Amino acid sequence: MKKLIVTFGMFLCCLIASAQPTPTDGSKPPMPGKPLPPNTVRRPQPPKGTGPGAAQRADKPVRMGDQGMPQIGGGVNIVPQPRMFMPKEGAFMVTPAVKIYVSFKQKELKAVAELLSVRFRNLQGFVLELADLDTASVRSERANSITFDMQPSKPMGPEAYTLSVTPNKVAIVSSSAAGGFYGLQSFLQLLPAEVYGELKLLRPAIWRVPCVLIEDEPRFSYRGMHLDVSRHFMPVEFIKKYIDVMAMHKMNTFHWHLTDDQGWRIEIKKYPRLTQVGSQRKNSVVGHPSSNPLDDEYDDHPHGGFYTQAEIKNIVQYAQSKFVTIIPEIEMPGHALAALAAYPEYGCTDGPFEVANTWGVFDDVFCPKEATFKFIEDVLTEVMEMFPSKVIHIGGDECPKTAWRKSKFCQDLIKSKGLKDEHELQSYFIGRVEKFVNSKGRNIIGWDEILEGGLAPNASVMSWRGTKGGIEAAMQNHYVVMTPTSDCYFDYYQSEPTGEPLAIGGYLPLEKVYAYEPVPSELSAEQAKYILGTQGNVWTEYLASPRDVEYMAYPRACALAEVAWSPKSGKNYDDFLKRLAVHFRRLDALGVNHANHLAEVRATLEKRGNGSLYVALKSASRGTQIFYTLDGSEPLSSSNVYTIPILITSTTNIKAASFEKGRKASKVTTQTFYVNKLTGLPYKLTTEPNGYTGGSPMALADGKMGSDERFDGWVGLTGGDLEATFNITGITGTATEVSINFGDFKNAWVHQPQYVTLGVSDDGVNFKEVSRFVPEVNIATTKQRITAKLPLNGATGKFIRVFAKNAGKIPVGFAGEGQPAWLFVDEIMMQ
Ligand code: TNX
Repeated sequence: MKKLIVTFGMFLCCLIASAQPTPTDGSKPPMPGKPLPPNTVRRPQPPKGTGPGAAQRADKPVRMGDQGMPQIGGGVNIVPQPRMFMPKEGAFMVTPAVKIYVSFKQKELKAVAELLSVRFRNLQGFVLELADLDTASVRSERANSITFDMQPSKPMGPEAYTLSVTPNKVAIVSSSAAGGFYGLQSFLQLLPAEVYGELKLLRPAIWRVPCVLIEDEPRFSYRGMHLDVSRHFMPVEFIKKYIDVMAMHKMNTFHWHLTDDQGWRIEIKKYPRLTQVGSQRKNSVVGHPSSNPLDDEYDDHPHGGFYTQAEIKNIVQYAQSKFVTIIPEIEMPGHALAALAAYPEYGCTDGPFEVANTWGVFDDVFCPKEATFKFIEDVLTEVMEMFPSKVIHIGGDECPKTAWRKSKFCQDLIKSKGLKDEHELQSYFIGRVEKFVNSKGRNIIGWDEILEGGLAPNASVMSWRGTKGGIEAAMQNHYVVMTPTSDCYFDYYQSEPTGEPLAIGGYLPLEKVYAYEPVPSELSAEQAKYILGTQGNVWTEYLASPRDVEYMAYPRACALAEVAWSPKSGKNYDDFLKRLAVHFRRLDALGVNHANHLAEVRATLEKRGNGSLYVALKSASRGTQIFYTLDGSEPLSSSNVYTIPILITSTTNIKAASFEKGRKASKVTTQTFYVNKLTGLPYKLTTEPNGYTGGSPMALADGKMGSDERFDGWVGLTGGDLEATFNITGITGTATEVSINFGDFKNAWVHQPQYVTLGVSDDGVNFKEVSRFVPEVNIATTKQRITAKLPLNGATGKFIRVFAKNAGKIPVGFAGEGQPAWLFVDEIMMQ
C-alpha cells in the first residue's frame, strides 16, 4: 500500500480556548451621580486601623441581656448575585431587642415579615416583635429595627427591592410584597448559614449582618424549576421543601409534571379511576431499558401515589406564600398511558392498556374523539379550580402518530377536517384544547412539538429540543420559556458517570449551566422580548427519592437561578464558585442533599509551539492539591503531585484526584488521551455544530474520545453534514489511514452517517476523494460506536477533508421519527 507523505513544518496552536468571563467590576471607584452598571460591587476603602473584624467591633453590639452571647456572621455572598451591591463599614446586630416594622394593612407583606420573626423564634428562642409601621410614632427614627417598607406607587420593577443594612437599622423597600420577599431572601443570606437550620441553637448568638446597600431586580420574569412526579411520586412535604429552596433562589415558577405514562398523580373527582388505577404501576424497569421490554429486568414492588385535591390546594397556597406560581402539566395527546389504563375508551383501540412500567415513548395515545375532548375538558376544569395559574401546561411532546395512522376514525377525521396529515391532527388537538382553556380565561403552554402543524393562537412554548422551537415561536410573537436539554436538563450527569448515581445519560456540568444564555442570538431585540425566561427540568425516571432529586437539582439550580435573575454582564463563574462554597453551608443547614463536584479534577490537552503535547490538571476548589498516576493505579497522596502540565508522547491514561490535608477531596478523574498525528491540530468546520460543541473548538482532535454514556466530547450536528478540513503541512512521517468515530444512539435521535469520505488536496480548495466508507445498515437501538476507517491509498497532499453525510430525517419507528437526526462525531485520528 502506498503511503501518504507529509512534510514537517512548525505550527502553533492554542488548543484550549481560554474563557474570558467578564469580571464583576470590583475595582472601579464609585462615580457619584452616575447610575451603576448592572451587577456592580462598590468596595469602600476601610479607614486606617479597621479591618473586617475591627469595623464590626467598632459598633456597639452589646445591649441589655446580650452579655456572653457569641457573635456570628459572615460577608456578602448572595446567590443569585444581586444587580448591584455596595458593602459598607460596620454591621447590624440582631439581638432580642430588634423590632420588625411592617404595615399591618399590607397583609401579604406582613406574612413575609412573620417568616423572619418565626425563624428567630425557632432558632434562637427569642421573638423579634412585629410592630405596625402605620402606628409607629416616628417613622424615620426607628433605631434597632428591620423595616419592610412597601410603597406600591414607587417606580420600581414588580419584583425589585432595595436592601439597606446600616449599624442602626435594616430597610427593605419595594413596590410589591414579592419585592419584600426577595429582599428578605437576600437579608437571610447575609446572616450566618445557621439561620436556615431547623434546630434551636444550643447557645443563642448575636447574629452579625454586614452593612451593605443592595439594589436588585430580576433579569427575567420567568424563573422556573420543573419536577416530574409521575415517573416517581414525591411526598407532599418534599414538594413544599422543593418550593422553599426554589424561592430561596428567587425562582418564581414551579412546573409540576403531574401525569405521564407511568402514573397519574392528581385526584380528579369526576374520574376516580385516574388515581385508583392510573396512579399505580405493578413494578419498574431496573436500569436503562433496552429496545425490547421483554429483555429487561424489573423490580419486585409496585409504585404509586397521588395528591388529593385538598393537598394540592394546600400546596398551591403554600407556594403563593413564597411567591411561587405553580403551573400544572396534564400531558396530552401522548404520554397518556396511565390515563388510558383507567379509561381505555379514550384511546384509539379498545386496549386494554397498562400503566407503563418502563421508560420511553409509547404508541398508545389519546384519540381525538368527541368523548376524549369532553374527558379532557372535565379534567382541565377541575385542574383550573385547583390551580389559579394564568397558564396551564398541556404537554404536547413526543406523541407518536402510529395509533392515529392505523385508526380509521383518525384518518376519516383528517379528511373531514381537511387536514394534511397526523401532524396537523396533533395541531387540531392542541387547538381545540386551547380554545377550551382560553374560554376559562387561561392560556396554554406546551412543549415545542406544539409548533408542528401550526401553533395555537395564544399558546406559549417551552423550547426543549434545543433552541429552534423557541426561536420559531418568538419569531411568531409567541411567548417562550427556554429549557433546552443541552443546558437545562438536570437529569443528565453532572460529572463523570463513575461514582455517580445512574442517570438518563447526557452531560451537563455546573459550569455549562452557569454559562447558559437564554436569549438566542438569532433573535432581534424586539423578538427577544418574547423570551420570558428559563427553567431547569428534573425528570425522575432514575430519581426514586427526594434525596436523588436534590442531588441532581442542586447546585445546578443555583447556577440557573443566577442565569435567570442576575444581569448577563456581571456573570463570573469563579466568583459564583466562591459564593457557592458559602452557599453550600446554607443548603446543608436546610438538609438539601446537594451534589458537590467543586474539587473534581479536569484534564485538558495543551499543544505547545514546538509541537509537544501536555496534559493540564485543574480543580475549581482552592486549598486542595492534585495527585495523579499514569500507570492505571488509584491516585493516593503518595502519588505524583501535580505542579506543572505533564508532557505526553503517546496514548496516555491519567488518573487524578484532589486531596485536602492528605485526604481525598474528590472522586478520581480518569482520562485517556489518544495521541495520533492529528492530536492538537487545528481544523475548520464548514458547518458549526449546534448544541454539542464537544466542549472546545478543538474537540475533534483534542485526544479525548466522546463518551457514550454522558454524550460529552462529541461534536453534534442536527440535520447537518460534517465537513472538517485539516491543514497537515506540519505533520511528519507517513500515514496510512484516517479513522473517525460516530455515535449511533437511536433512542437519543443520534444516527450513524449515511456515508463518509476522505479527500486530499494541495490547495485546500479542490479535494480528490481517496476513500469512502458506507456503514452497514443498523437498526439496533442499543448504543453503538461506529468507526469509519478510511485508507489514504497512497495519496499525498497538504490538506485532508473528512465529510460525513447526516442520516437525514429519522425513519419511522425510531424515537423522534420525522425529525432531523443528530450526527455525533469524535474523534478524528490519523495513523
Ligand atoms: C424527554 S422533555 C421527555 C420526558 C423525559 C425526558 C428525559 C420532554 C418534553 N419529554 O418525557 O422524561 O426526555 O430527559
